[in-house]
Amino acid sequence: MKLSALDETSAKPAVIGRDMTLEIVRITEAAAIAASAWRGKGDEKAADAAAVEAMRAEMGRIRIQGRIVIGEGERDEAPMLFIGEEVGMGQGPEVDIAVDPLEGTTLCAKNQPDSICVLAMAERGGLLNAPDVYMHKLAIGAGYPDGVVDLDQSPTDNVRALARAKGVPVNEITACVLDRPRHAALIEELRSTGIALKLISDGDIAGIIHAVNAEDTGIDIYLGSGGAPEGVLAAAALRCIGGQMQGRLILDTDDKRDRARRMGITEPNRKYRTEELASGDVLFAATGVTDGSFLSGVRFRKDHVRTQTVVMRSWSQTVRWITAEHRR
Ligand code: VTB
Repeated sequence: MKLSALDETSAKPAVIGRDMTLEIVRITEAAAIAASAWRGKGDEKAADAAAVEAMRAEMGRIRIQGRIVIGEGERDEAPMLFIGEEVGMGQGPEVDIAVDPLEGTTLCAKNQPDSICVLAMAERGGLLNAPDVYMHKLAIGAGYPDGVVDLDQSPTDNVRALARAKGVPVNEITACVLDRPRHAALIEELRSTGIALKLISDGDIAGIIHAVNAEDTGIDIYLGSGGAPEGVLAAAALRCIGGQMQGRLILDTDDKRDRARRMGITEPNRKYRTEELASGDVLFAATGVTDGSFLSGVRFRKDHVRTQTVVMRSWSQTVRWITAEHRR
């Protein structure tokens, strides 16, 4: 039976069964183990290719009728996990899949923290088919009134509104931003408000998840632009752990607008909320490649390889941290 978008408040059966939780863990684990051989070797392409290949192989063993909606690129530019590729055993639920086989290829190549392998699975049609362009992103944790921050408000207004809602002075707010020249004005404006900044060199999926786990991380808000595919993956995680996110594609050239149109995006300036980026029944998994603030990296022991994965499910809002030992 194919259900439409799942109403979380009802007792509707899940479209994606809970067994799938462990299946997707196997996929990101395999990718992380493969990519870990390339940690610190300075070869981003090889690290990414290893993750892609492992992910693809593992996906073929799963009982799904899967379709890649966010992957390694268009069919002509990516040999595997390209957009539109059919994956899985060809039986079982019809699902859409978004992957970032190696999020933070540079982090992996330089053996720096927070390189992760990421996958989200949703019921058919549940994930925004985002082209590989930038996206303006804004995210905060759970427990705030809806719309307290907004992409159409200035960064200053957003951090002030957030501080008021949290009941703290603005200088006790911490924001996470990708450290990029394009964010110079944003960083300067945020500094002038007196807040603290956590500047990250890469990896805004983890950055956004951090902003939602404010109690553990001390990060209250994520702001700035990064990859649109990563935005959809982050939204999938937020569907499971709560928080608010908004995203807007940056379609600033005819070519990008054309690409977006071809992917079914009819409103180029649309502001998407979390549930519009990832809707219905959603699963999210990420396995650490390098040690990070979010996940431990792959460890090679004498007789086994250890991985750490977080896997989440929107239907139940369960978050599992799975440490696995794989015999060598
Ligand atoms: C972004 C961000 C990713 O790479 O795509 C970034 O979303 C690339 O940004 O998390 P630049 O073009 O500014 O370098 C990541 O940081 C890692 O894939």
